[in-house]
Amino acid sequence: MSPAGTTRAKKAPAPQKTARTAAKKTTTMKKTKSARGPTTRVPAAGPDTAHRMDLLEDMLRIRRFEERCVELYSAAKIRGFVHLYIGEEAVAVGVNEALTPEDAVVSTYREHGHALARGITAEAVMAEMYGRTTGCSGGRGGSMHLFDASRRFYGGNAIVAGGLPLAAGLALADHMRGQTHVTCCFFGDGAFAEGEFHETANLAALWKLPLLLICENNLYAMGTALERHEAQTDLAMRATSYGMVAWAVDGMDVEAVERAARQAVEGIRAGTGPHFLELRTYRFRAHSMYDPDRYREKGEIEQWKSRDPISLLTDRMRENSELSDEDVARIEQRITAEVDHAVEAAEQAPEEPVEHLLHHVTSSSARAVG
Ligand SMILES: Cc1ncc(C[n+]2csc(CCOP(=O)(O)OP(=O)(O)O)c2C)c(N)n1
Ligand SMILES: [Mg+2]
Repeated sequence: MSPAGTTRAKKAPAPQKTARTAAKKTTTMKKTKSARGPTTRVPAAGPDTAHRMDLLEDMLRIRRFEERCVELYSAAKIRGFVHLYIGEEAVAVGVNEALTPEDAVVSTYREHGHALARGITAEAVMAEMYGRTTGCSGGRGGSMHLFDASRRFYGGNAIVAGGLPLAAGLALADHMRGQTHVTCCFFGDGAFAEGEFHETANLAALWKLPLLLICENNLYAMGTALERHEAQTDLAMRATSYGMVAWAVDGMDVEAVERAARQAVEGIRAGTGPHFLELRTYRFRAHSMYDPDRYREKGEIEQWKSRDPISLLTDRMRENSELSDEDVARIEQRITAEVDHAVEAAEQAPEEPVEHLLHHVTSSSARAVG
């Protein structure tokens, strides 16, 4: 989809190494003899293939992790609110590729995918889901409050649009320190209706803050379809009214997401202020584990499932002879082992003792009671 912004950024650069990809091995294109005779180039195991393989593994990790969460929720091992990201994996994974470990991330309550893509381990996230002390938030946050300051992952947030002003503050702090870090803020289409979005967009554009605004437009805010609460549903176009570059992206295509995010981050680091990407995506599951999901047609869900981000990438790779059944089986096996281990570790991990109840409570009156 084409940029709706006033400034069309130039073609996306070739993928640069992030902290994660830098650590991974890449191999070069090799020559082989085809059965038909002449020497043929086979794309297997080239750097692009290795990169796509990484993207696939990162999306599959999120998918399989959350599928296990569904089972654990039914078994009452995980409690409270749980919002699944299944169907939207391409957004977290593609955007994360454009960020470095020094950049900051602010998220929503639908943030398992953002946290895993950022490199928080399945073990630390699962322990947090279980409310165990080994969780990334010490077991005090649960599903909606994953946090890891060491990775500059400043949290899930239960308040719709609540992360936006926090992200603006982080971006302002980096900006005032003269650093070139970018703050990336994920939020939903429902957040577009909140004053916090508009206040943040205005100040970020006015002060040219290094802010990457990632609007995950999955067409619904709980049971309310976008077209039932917004007179103008082209969110990217509306974002340009704040004087920032904005465009819509196919949020089911992880490579398209990565290209767009790199382009936006390049513009932000060049000092041109906040950029807004509207990622057109869809959640395959209900809003949360409590939602009976009666406000949308089954046919609509099936239509979006036909563009499942994982299938889109695997089909493309298979067409290019970049992916075999053995590759998929190997990745699946690795992820299953990772998730199994995360669950076992969470089962064994301790709960916080009751005597610690008032730790991290700053109110002196609460401490007096304790
Ligand atoms: C300020 C505020 N209002 C209402 C709610 C209740 N609520 C929780 S999620 C949600 C829908 C948000 O939809 P969207 O921003 O599109 O994100 P999605 O759930 O689709 O990822 C609402 C209204 C809330 N948490 N915070
Ligand atoms: Mg939504």
